Amino acid sequence: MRNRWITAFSRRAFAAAFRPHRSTATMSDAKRSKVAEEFQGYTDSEGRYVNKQAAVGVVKDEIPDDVKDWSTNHKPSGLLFTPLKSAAEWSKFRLTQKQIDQYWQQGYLSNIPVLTEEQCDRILDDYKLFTNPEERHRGHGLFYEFHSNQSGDPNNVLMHALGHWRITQLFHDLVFVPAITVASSQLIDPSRKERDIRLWHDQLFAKPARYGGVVAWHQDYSYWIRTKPMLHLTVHVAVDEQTVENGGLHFVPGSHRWHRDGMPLPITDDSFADMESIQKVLTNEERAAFKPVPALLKKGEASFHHPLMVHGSFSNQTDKPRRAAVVNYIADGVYSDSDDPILAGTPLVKKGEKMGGQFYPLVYETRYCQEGSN
Ligand SMILES: O=C(O)CCC(=O)C(=O)O
Repeated sequence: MRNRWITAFSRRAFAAAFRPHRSTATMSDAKRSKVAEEFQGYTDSEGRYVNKQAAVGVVKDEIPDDVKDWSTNHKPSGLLFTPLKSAAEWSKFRLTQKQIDQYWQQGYLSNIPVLTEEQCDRILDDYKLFTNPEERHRGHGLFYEFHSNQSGDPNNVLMHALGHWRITQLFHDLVFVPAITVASSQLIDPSRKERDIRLWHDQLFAKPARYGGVVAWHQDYSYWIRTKPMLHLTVHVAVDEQTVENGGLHFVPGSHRWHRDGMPLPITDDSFADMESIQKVLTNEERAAFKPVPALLKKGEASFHHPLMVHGSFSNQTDKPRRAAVVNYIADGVYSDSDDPILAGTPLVKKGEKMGGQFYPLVYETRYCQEGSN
Protein backbone atom coordinates (compact mmCIF):
# COMPACT_ATOMS: atom_id res chain seq x y z
CA MET A 1 0.00 0.00 0.00
CA ARG A 2 1.21 3.51 -0.74
CA ASN A 3 1.20 5.56 2.42
CA ARG A 4 -1.95 7.67 2.58
CA TRP A 5 -4.04 8.50 5.66
CA ILE A 6 -7.36 6.91 6.43
CA THR A 7 -10.30 8.78 4.95
CA ALA A 8 -12.79 10.98 6.77
CA PHE A 9 -15.35 10.09 4.11
CA SER A 10 -18.44 8.36 5.42
CA ARG A 11 -20.63 6.18 3.24
CA ARG A 12 -23.54 7.00 5.50
CA ALA A 13 -23.02 10.71 4.85
CA PHE A 14 -22.98 10.07 1.13
CA ALA A 15 -26.21 8.06 1.29
CA ALA A 16 -27.81 10.75 3.44
CA ALA A 17 -26.83 13.34 0.88
CA PHE A 18 -29.01 11.59 -1.66
CA ARG A 19 -31.90 11.00 0.77
CA PRO A 20 -35.29 11.77 -0.82
CA HIS A 21 -36.39 14.35 1.73
CA ARG A 22 -36.64 18.10 1.45
CA SER A 23 -36.86 20.44 4.46
CA THR A 24 -36.73 24.20 4.73
CA ALA A 25 -33.65 24.26 6.99
CA THR A 26 -30.79 26.46 5.71
CA MET A 27 -27.45 27.46 7.18
CA SER A 28 -27.76 30.50 9.44
CA ASP A 29 -26.16 33.74 8.26
CA ALA A 30 -23.78 33.72 11.23
CA LYS A 31 -22.58 30.21 10.44
CA ARG A 32 -22.33 30.99 6.73
CA SER A 33 -20.09 34.00 7.24
CA LYS A 34 -17.92 32.01 9.67
CA VAL A 35 -17.50 29.32 6.99
CA ALA A 36 -16.62 31.93 4.37
CA GLU A 37 -14.11 33.56 6.72
CA GLU A 38 -12.49 30.29 7.65
CA PHE A 39 -11.98 29.07 4.11
CA GLN A 40 -10.85 32.28 2.50
CA GLY A 41 -7.21 32.65 1.51
CA TYR A 42 -5.18 35.31 3.28
CA THR A 43 -1.63 36.54 3.63
CA ASP A 44 -0.08 35.73 7.04
CA SER A 45 2.21 37.94 9.13
CA GLU A 46 5.24 36.74 7.16
CA GLY A 47 3.62 37.62 3.86
CA ARG A 48 2.85 33.99 2.96
CA TYR A 49 -0.38 33.14 1.21
CA VAL A 50 -2.47 30.70 3.27
CA ASN A 51 -5.54 29.01 1.87
CA LYS A 52 -7.32 26.69 4.27
CA GLN A 53 -9.84 26.02 1.54
CA ALA A 54 -7.18 23.82 -0.09
CA ALA A 55 -7.48 21.50 2.90
CA VAL A 56 -11.24 21.07 2.63
CA GLY A 57 -12.51 17.77 1.26
CA VAL A 58 -9.00 16.36 1.09
CA VAL A 59 -9.01 12.64 0.44
CA LYS A 60 -6.79 10.52 2.67
CA ASP A 61 -7.50 6.99 1.41
CA GLU A 62 -4.74 4.47 0.92
CA ILE A 63 -4.08 3.75 -2.75
CA PRO A 64 -3.72 0.04 -3.55
CA ASP A 65 -0.46 -0.73 -5.41
CA ASP A 66 -2.29 -2.19 -8.41
CA VAL A 67 -4.29 1.01 -9.06
CA LYS A 68 -2.82 2.87 -12.02
CA ASP A 69 -2.26 6.60 -11.61
CA TRP A 70 -2.98 8.03 -15.08
CA SER A 71 -1.21 11.30 -14.23
CA THR A 72 2.08 9.62 -15.13
CA ASN A 73 0.86 9.43 -18.73
CA HIS A 74 1.07 12.77 -20.57
CA LYS A 75 -0.49 11.79 -23.90
CA PRO A 76 -4.06 10.73 -24.72
CA SER A 77 -4.32 6.94 -24.45
CA GLY A 78 -6.65 6.69 -27.46
CA LEU A 79 -9.62 5.27 -25.52
CA LEU A 80 -11.83 8.37 -25.80
CA PHE A 81 -10.68 9.59 -29.24
CA THR A 82 -8.10 8.75 -31.88
CA PRO A 83 -5.03 10.92 -31.34
CA LEU A 84 -4.42 13.38 -34.19
CA LYS A 85 -1.41 13.16 -36.48
CA SER A 86 -1.29 16.21 -38.74
CA ALA A 87 -1.54 19.99 -38.56
CA ALA A 88 -4.53 19.81 -40.90
CA GLU A 89 -6.39 17.57 -38.45
CA TRP A 90 -5.57 19.84 -35.49
CA SER A 91 -6.52 22.99 -37.39
CA LYS A 92 -10.08 21.78 -37.91
CA PHE A 93 -10.69 22.60 -34.25
CA ARG A 94 -9.63 26.23 -34.46
CA LEU A 95 -12.15 28.88 -33.39
CA THR A 96 -13.06 31.72 -35.73
CA GLN A 97 -12.02 35.31 -35.04
CA LYS A 98 -15.68 36.11 -34.35
CA GLN A 99 -15.82 33.47 -31.61
CA ILE A 100 -12.59 34.76 -30.08
CA ASP A 101 -13.92 38.35 -30.12
CA GLN A 102 -17.14 37.18 -28.51
CA TYR A 103 -15.16 35.50 -25.70
CA TRP A 104 -13.28 38.71 -24.89
CA GLN A 105 -16.38 40.85 -25.17
CA GLN A 106 -18.66 38.71 -22.98
CA GLY A 107 -16.10 36.78 -20.92
CA TYR A 108 -17.28 33.41 -22.16
CA LEU A 109 -18.02 31.40 -25.27
CA SER A 110 -20.81 28.86 -25.23
CA ASN A 111 -22.29 25.90 -27.12
CA ILE A 112 -19.08 24.59 -28.69
CA PRO A 113 -19.46 20.90 -29.59
CA VAL A 114 -16.57 18.92 -28.09
CA LEU A 115 -17.90 15.38 -27.54
CA THR A 116 -20.37 13.12 -29.29
CA GLU A 117 -23.38 11.74 -27.42
CA GLU A 118 -21.69 8.35 -27.46
CA GLN A 119 -18.52 9.76 -25.86
CA CYS A 120 -20.69 11.47 -23.21
CA ASP A 121 -22.43 8.18 -22.41
CA ARG A 122 -19.09 6.43 -21.93
CA ILE A 123 -17.92 9.24 -19.68
CA LEU A 124 -21.18 9.02 -17.73
CA ASP A 125 -20.50 5.32 -17.11
CA ASP A 126 -17.21 6.35 -15.47
CA TYR A 127 -18.96 9.20 -13.63
CA LYS A 128 -21.25 6.64 -11.96
CA LEU A 129 -18.16 4.98 -10.43
CA PHE A 130 -17.87 8.07 -8.21
CA THR A 131 -21.53 8.73 -7.38
CA ASN A 132 -22.37 5.20 -6.25
CA PRO A 133 -23.09 5.36 -2.50
CA GLU A 134 -22.75 1.57 -2.22
CA GLU A 135 -19.22 1.22 -3.47
CA ARG A 136 -16.16 3.40 -3.34
CA HIS A 137 -13.84 3.32 -6.38
CA ARG A 138 -10.51 1.65 -5.52
CA GLY A 139 -8.67 4.68 -6.92
CA HIS A 140 -10.54 7.09 -4.65
CA GLY A 141 -7.31 8.06 -2.87
CA LEU A 142 -6.06 9.70 -6.06
CA PHE A 143 -8.67 12.49 -5.89
CA TYR A 144 -7.20 15.84 -4.83
CA GLU A 145 -10.54 16.67 -3.24
CA PHE A 146 -13.86 14.88 -2.95
CA HIS A 147 -17.11 16.26 -1.55
CA SER A 148 -20.08 13.88 -1.69
CA ASN A 149 -22.15 16.96 -0.90
CA GLN A 150 -20.32 20.29 -0.80
CA SER A 151 -23.25 22.18 0.77
CA GLY A 152 -23.66 19.78 3.69
CA ASP A 153 -27.43 20.12 3.21
CA PRO A 154 -29.18 16.87 2.15
CA ASN A 155 -31.79 18.91 0.28
CA ASN A 156 -29.25 20.86 -1.73
CA VAL A 157 -26.84 18.19 -2.94
CA LEU A 158 -23.75 19.03 -4.96
CA MET A 159 -21.16 16.32 -5.56
CA HIS A 160 -17.88 18.07 -6.35
CA ALA A 161 -14.50 16.44 -6.94
CA LEU A 162 -11.05 17.25 -8.31
CA GLY A 163 -8.46 14.83 -9.71
CA HIS A 164 -10.43 12.11 -11.54
CA TRP A 165 -8.13 12.46 -14.60
CA ARG A 166 -5.73 10.35 -12.51
CA ILE A 167 -8.31 7.63 -11.90
CA THR A 168 -10.00 6.57 -15.15
CA GLN A 169 -8.66 6.37 -18.66
CA LEU A 170 -11.62 8.23 -20.17
CA PHE A 171 -11.38 11.16 -17.74
CA HIS A 172 -7.64 11.19 -18.39
CA ASP A 173 -8.19 11.46 -22.13
CA LEU A 174 -10.85 14.14 -21.70
CA VAL A 175 -8.21 16.71 -20.70
CA PHE A 176 -6.51 16.19 -24.09
CA VAL A 177 -9.59 16.48 -26.36
CA PRO A 178 -8.49 18.64 -29.34
CA ALA A 179 -11.75 20.60 -29.62
CA ILE A 180 -11.10 21.68 -26.02
CA THR A 181 -7.35 22.28 -26.04
CA VAL A 182 -7.00 24.08 -29.39
CA ALA A 183 -9.74 26.56 -28.45
CA SER A 184 -8.22 27.03 -24.98
CA SER A 185 -4.88 27.91 -26.58
CA GLN A 186 -6.62 30.60 -28.64
CA LEU A 187 -8.58 32.05 -25.71
CA ILE A 188 -6.31 31.95 -22.67
CA ASP A 189 -4.15 35.05 -23.21
CA PRO A 190 -5.68 38.56 -23.24
CA SER A 191 -2.91 39.65 -25.62
CA ARG A 192 -4.59 37.18 -28.05
CA LYS A 193 -1.30 35.32 -28.48
CA GLU A 194 -1.86 31.58 -28.87
CA ARG A 195 -0.25 29.71 -26.00
CA ASP A 196 0.93 26.23 -25.13
CA ILE A 197 -1.53 24.87 -22.62
CA ARG A 198 -1.09 22.93 -19.39
CA LEU A 199 -3.65 21.12 -17.28
CA TRP A 200 -4.36 23.01 -14.06
CA HIS A 201 -6.91 20.54 -12.68
CA ASP A 202 -10.23 18.93 -13.51
CA GLN A 203 -13.56 19.00 -11.65
CA LEU A 204 -16.82 17.09 -11.46
CA PHE A 205 -20.07 18.87 -10.57
CA ALA A 206 -23.03 16.50 -10.20
CA LYS A 207 -26.55 17.41 -9.13
CA PRO A 208 -28.86 14.46 -8.41
CA ALA A 209 -32.49 14.51 -9.55
CA ARG A 210 -34.84 16.79 -7.54
CA TYR A 211 -32.42 17.44 -4.64
CA GLY A 212 -29.57 18.70 -6.80
CA GLY A 213 -28.18 21.86 -5.27
CA VAL A 214 -27.07 25.26 -6.45
CA VAL A 215 -23.56 26.46 -7.26
CA ALA A 216 -23.32 29.95 -5.75
CA TRP A 217 -22.08 32.78 -7.98
CA HIS A 218 -18.30 32.94 -8.00
CA GLN A 219 -15.18 33.77 -10.03
CA ASP A 220 -12.87 30.77 -10.44
CA TYR A 221 -9.69 32.80 -9.93
CA SER A 222 -10.82 33.64 -6.36
CA TYR A 223 -9.84 30.03 -5.60
CA TRP A 224 -6.65 30.03 -7.65
CA ILE A 225 -4.57 33.05 -6.64
CA ARG A 226 -1.83 30.64 -5.52
CA THR A 227 -0.84 30.50 -9.22
CA LYS A 228 0.20 33.57 -11.23
CA PRO A 229 -0.12 35.40 -13.58
CA MET A 230 -3.84 35.08 -14.28
CA LEU A 231 -3.59 33.12 -17.54
CA HIS A 232 -6.24 30.57 -16.68
CA LEU A 233 -9.40 29.30 -18.35
CA THR A 234 -12.28 26.96 -17.55
CA VAL A 235 -13.97 24.55 -19.93
CA HIS A 236 -17.33 23.28 -18.73
CA VAL A 237 -18.45 20.15 -20.61
CA ALA A 238 -22.13 19.21 -20.35
CA VAL A 239 -22.30 15.41 -20.30
CA ASP A 240 -26.05 15.76 -19.66
CA GLU A 241 -28.05 18.39 -21.51
CA GLN A 242 -28.42 21.55 -19.38
CA THR A 243 -31.61 23.56 -18.99
CA VAL A 244 -32.80 26.27 -16.61
CA GLU A 245 -34.92 23.64 -14.83
CA ASN A 246 -32.12 21.13 -14.23
CA GLY A 247 -29.65 23.66 -12.83
CA GLY A 248 -27.66 24.46 -15.96
CA LEU A 249 -24.69 26.81 -15.86
CA HIS A 250 -25.35 30.58 -16.00
CA PHE A 251 -22.94 33.43 -16.77
CA VAL A 252 -23.02 37.13 -15.93
CA PRO A 253 -21.87 38.69 -19.25
CA GLY A 254 -19.17 41.33 -18.82
CA SER A 255 -18.32 40.32 -15.23
CA HIS A 256 -14.83 39.20 -16.36
CA ARG A 257 -13.97 42.90 -15.97
CA TRP A 258 -14.91 42.90 -12.27
CA HIS A 259 -11.83 42.91 -10.05
CA ARG A 260 -10.31 44.63 -7.02
CA ASP A 261 -6.91 46.08 -7.96
CA GLY A 262 -6.34 43.22 -10.39
CA MET A 263 -7.40 40.61 -7.84
CA PRO A 264 -10.65 38.63 -7.97
CA LEU A 265 -13.68 39.21 -5.78
CA PRO A 266 -13.35 37.53 -2.36
CA ILE A 267 -14.84 34.07 -1.80
CA THR A 268 -18.20 34.63 -0.14
CA ASP A 269 -19.51 31.09 0.34
CA ASP A 270 -17.18 28.12 0.16
CA SER A 271 -20.04 25.65 0.60
CA PHE A 272 -21.37 26.94 -2.75
CA ALA A 273 -24.86 27.00 -1.24
CA ASP A 274 -25.90 30.66 -1.03
CA MET A 275 -26.90 32.30 -4.30
CA GLU A 276 -27.19 35.70 -2.60
CA SER A 277 -23.80 35.79 -0.89
CA ILE A 278 -21.94 37.45 -3.76
CA GLN A 279 -24.21 40.50 -3.60
CA LYS A 280 -22.52 41.77 -0.44
CA VAL A 281 -19.16 42.23 -2.21
CA LEU A 282 -20.46 43.87 -5.42
CA THR A 283 -20.40 47.61 -6.09
CA ASN A 284 -23.68 49.35 -6.95
CA GLU A 285 -22.58 49.45 -10.58
CA GLU A 286 -21.84 45.72 -10.62
CA ARG A 287 -25.15 44.95 -8.92
CA ALA A 288 -26.98 46.91 -11.61
CA ALA A 289 -25.12 44.99 -14.34
CA PHE A 290 -25.75 41.61 -12.69
CA LYS A 291 -27.91 39.97 -15.37
CA PRO A 292 -27.21 36.22 -15.54
CA VAL A 293 -27.94 34.30 -18.75
CA PRO A 294 -28.21 30.50 -19.08
CA ALA A 295 -25.61 28.75 -21.26
CA LEU A 296 -28.18 26.07 -22.25
CA LEU A 297 -25.54 23.54 -23.23
CA LYS A 298 -26.62 20.50 -25.20
CA LYS A 299 -25.14 17.12 -24.31
CA GLY A 300 -21.52 17.12 -25.57
CA GLU A 301 -21.26 20.91 -25.81
CA ALA A 302 -18.81 22.99 -23.81
CA SER A 303 -18.55 26.57 -22.66
CA PHE A 304 -15.22 28.34 -22.16
CA HIS A 305 -14.99 31.03 -19.52
CA HIS A 306 -12.55 33.65 -18.26
CA PRO A 307 -11.08 33.20 -14.72
CA LEU A 308 -12.96 36.33 -13.52
CA MET A 309 -16.28 35.43 -15.15
CA VAL A 310 -19.02 35.37 -12.50
CA HIS A 311 -20.97 32.15 -12.97
CA GLY A 312 -23.19 29.79 -11.00
CA SER A 313 -26.25 27.61 -11.31
CA PHE A 314 -29.60 27.00 -9.67
CA SER A 315 -30.97 23.75 -8.24
CA ASN A 316 -31.99 20.71 -10.24
CA GLN A 317 -35.79 20.54 -10.17
CA THR A 318 -36.09 17.69 -12.67
CA ASP A 319 -36.24 13.94 -12.19
CA LYS A 320 -32.90 13.29 -13.92
CA PRO A 321 -29.37 14.03 -12.71
CA ARG A 322 -27.36 16.93 -14.16
CA ARG A 323 -23.64 16.12 -14.45
CA ALA A 324 -20.80 18.19 -15.85
CA ALA A 325 -17.10 17.46 -16.39
CA VAL A 326 -14.97 20.58 -16.07
CA VAL A 327 -11.36 21.04 -17.13
CA ASN A 328 -9.27 24.01 -15.99
CA TYR A 329 -6.13 25.06 -17.85
CA ILE A 330 -3.19 27.41 -17.43
CA ALA A 331 -0.90 28.87 -20.08
CA ASP A 332 2.58 27.35 -20.08
CA GLY A 333 4.70 29.70 -17.97
CA VAL A 334 2.22 30.22 -15.12
CA TYR A 335 4.13 29.81 -11.84
CA SER A 336 3.42 28.90 -8.23
CA ASP A 337 2.84 31.75 -5.79
CA SER A 338 2.63 29.56 -2.73
CA ASP A 339 4.97 27.57 -0.52
CA ASP A 340 2.15 25.16 0.35
CA PRO A 341 1.28 22.21 -1.90
CA ILE A 342 -0.79 23.62 -4.76
CA LEU A 343 -3.14 20.63 -4.97
CA ALA A 344 -3.73 18.36 -1.98
CA GLY A 345 -1.52 15.27 -1.97
CA THR A 346 0.89 16.58 -4.64
CA PRO A 347 4.48 17.69 -4.09
CA LEU A 348 5.37 21.31 -3.51
CA VAL A 349 5.95 23.58 -6.49
CA LYS A 350 8.09 26.22 -4.82
CA LYS A 351 6.93 29.83 -4.92
CA GLY A 352 8.22 31.38 -8.16
CA GLU A 353 8.72 27.99 -9.86
CA LYS A 354 6.96 27.32 -13.15
CA MET A 355 4.01 24.92 -12.97
CA GLY A 356 4.89 21.62 -14.62
CA GLY A 357 5.80 18.00 -13.91
CA GLN A 358 3.56 15.01 -13.30
CA PHE A 359 0.43 16.89 -12.25
CA TYR A 360 0.45 19.79 -14.73
CA PRO A 361 1.18 18.21 -18.13
CA LEU A 362 1.35 20.09 -21.39
CA VAL A 363 -1.88 19.09 -23.14
CA TYR A 364 -1.42 21.18 -26.27
CA GLU A 365 1.45 22.93 -28.06
CA THR A 366 0.83 25.62 -30.68
CA ARG A 367 3.23 23.82 -33.04
CA TYR A 368 0.61 21.04 -33.44
CA CYS A 369 -1.27 23.31 -35.86
CA GLN A 370 1.90 24.00 -37.88
CA GLU A 371 2.78 21.78 -40.85
CA GLY A 372 5.70 19.42 -40.30
CA SER A 373 5.78 19.72 -36.49
CA ASN A 374 3.62 16.75 -35.45
O1 LIG B 1 -21.72 22.87 -12.47
C1 LIG B 1 -21.98 24.04 -12.23
O2 LIG B 1 -23.12 24.45 -12.28
C2 LIG B 1 -20.90 25.02 -11.90
C3 LIG B 1 -19.62 24.67 -12.51
C4 LIG B 1 -18.54 25.68 -12.37
O3 LIG B 1 -18.43 26.39 -11.40
C5 LIG B 1 -17.57 25.75 -13.45
O4 LIG B 1 -17.74 25.13 -14.51
O5 LIG B 1 -16.54 26.49 -13.28
